[in-house]
Amino acid sequence: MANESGRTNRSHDVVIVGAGISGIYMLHRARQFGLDAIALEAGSGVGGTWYWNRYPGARCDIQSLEYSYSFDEQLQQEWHWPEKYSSQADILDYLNHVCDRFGLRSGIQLDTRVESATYDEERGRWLVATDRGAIDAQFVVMATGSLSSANTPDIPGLDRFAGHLLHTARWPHEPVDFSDQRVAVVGTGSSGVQVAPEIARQAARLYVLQRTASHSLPSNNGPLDPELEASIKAEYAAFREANRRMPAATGAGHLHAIHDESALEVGPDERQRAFEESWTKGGFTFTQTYRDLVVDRAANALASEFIREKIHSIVHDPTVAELLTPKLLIGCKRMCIDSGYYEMFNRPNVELVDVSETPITALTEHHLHVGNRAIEVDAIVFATGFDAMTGSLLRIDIRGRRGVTLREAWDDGPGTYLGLTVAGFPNLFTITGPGSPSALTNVIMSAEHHVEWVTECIDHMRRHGHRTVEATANAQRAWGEHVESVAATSLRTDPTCNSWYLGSNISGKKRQFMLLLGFPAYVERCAEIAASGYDGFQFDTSPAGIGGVAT
Ligand code: NA7
Repeated sequence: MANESGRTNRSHDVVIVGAGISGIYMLHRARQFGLDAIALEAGSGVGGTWYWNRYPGARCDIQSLEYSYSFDEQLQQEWHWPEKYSSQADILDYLNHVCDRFGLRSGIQLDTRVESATYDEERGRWLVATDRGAIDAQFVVMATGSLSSANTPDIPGLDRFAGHLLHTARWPHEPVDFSDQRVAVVGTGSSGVQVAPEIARQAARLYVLQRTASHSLPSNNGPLDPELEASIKAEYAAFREANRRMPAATGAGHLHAIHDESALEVGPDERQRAFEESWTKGGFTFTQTYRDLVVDRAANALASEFIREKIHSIVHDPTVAELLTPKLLIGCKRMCIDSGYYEMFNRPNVELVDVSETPITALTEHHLHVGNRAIEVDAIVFATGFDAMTGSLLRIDIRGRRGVTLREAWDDGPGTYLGLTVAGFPNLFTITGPGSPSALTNVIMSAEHHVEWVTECIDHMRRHGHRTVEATANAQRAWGEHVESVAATSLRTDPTCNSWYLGSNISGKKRQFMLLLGFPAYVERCAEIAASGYDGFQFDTSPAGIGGVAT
């Protein structure tokens, strides 16, 4: 707790903000390096994203054998995933297991929301204030996740609605019973596409409010094939390594064969066969059918046409099928992976409501208003996404050198060096921060990489007696230009695209592609920088060194 001078009696080498995938591993790794670390978590349990997003149907869109930690051979050998794509509950069980197995709970403080982090230039340390007291630390690691600041649209009358208001990212712990209810799901991104079919099975009537039709691919989920599991576990390390070499790192080797061909190089029959095969295999395999689907407009159009035909072959009502057909380029938004989403629209109790031209105008006590239409509902489920990448960081009052806030520093869009550090904010690290490949990869893999890089940097400092590390403004500027120039090679930044990758789902947020494309090149660059003695960083050396006592 802070004493009268505003200082605190609690002091650690490292404060980690968040105990999700990144925070859990950061704590483990920091301890392995002999650092005294504590993870502060706002939730009442560990798991981050997988703790909060407990809505029915919540499931990972990356296969279980990939979406798991690779840092411990025994862990990856012993853990058994029941399904090809894991449910939220299974992932949460796994993360709890990891905490128990590595004795991490003693270093995690739950029910603690970090409110501010203030850098003390004189001492080269941070004061982290929480709703349960303050902690002094040499390093702060923001493991706050890319998708954790839930976005609820500011619809007039939200507070007037007398029914049940829910958000997929803040789902209650107790089961929600939709039987005999009229329910509206707002949003048709990954969360909406997953939750709607589950609600449709229970509710008397389900209205799906769609502003933009998403591309959704079938997961073809099912029990994990024991032979596949055995074959991957027989050479898990090599499998992980192959994954790390994938451009988007969302699959490799046995799970997704990457095709080197262009969709334009092959004849229509062969292309149709290839698309059909990857569609049937399920998941992101489809986007890997040809190398140029998110790079070349003509290739993109061929894949879009295949999906359009699929939607029309599944959905009986051609008007509904056409409304569900995305008008966007593939890759503009993250594609959704579903279990029976399009099929759901053949149910008599489900109605698709187009809010693209006439938005939701208001809520009243029992109604949701779309233009002149008043839809009577008992419950509204917002599946309206997140203030991604920057939301959770900016929600905390972070103040670096000269008291400059992160919000001020990022006034013109988020700038980082490597996605891991911010100029003017010494000894502050951002795991999967803007400017890193993070959300475009298998994020566990990115988190592992970042955590290892950060702990090795801290270890380097310890060995060299450095007190602080900080990105230079020049390195940060050059990194921003690099991220932008790589993004320009992809259709994801096309002017017709609007997505949380670009921040364009949040009103007033600067449009800027916040992710670096290409995981292997990124990993190589980070390694080169470390090997060069941390090019682009400046260190400050003082006798206090690491573990120096806060005074
Ligand atoms: P997303 O992908 O950001 O989707 C949010 C959805 O909510 C999207 O369809 C939005 O339409 C819709 N939305 C947002 N505000 C409104 C309003 N006011 N009216 C109607 N519809 C609205 O979030 P998810 O949670 O589904 O998925 C996020 C990531 O989690 C996903 O990419 C995976 O990585 C896992 P819009 O497209 O903006 O027109």
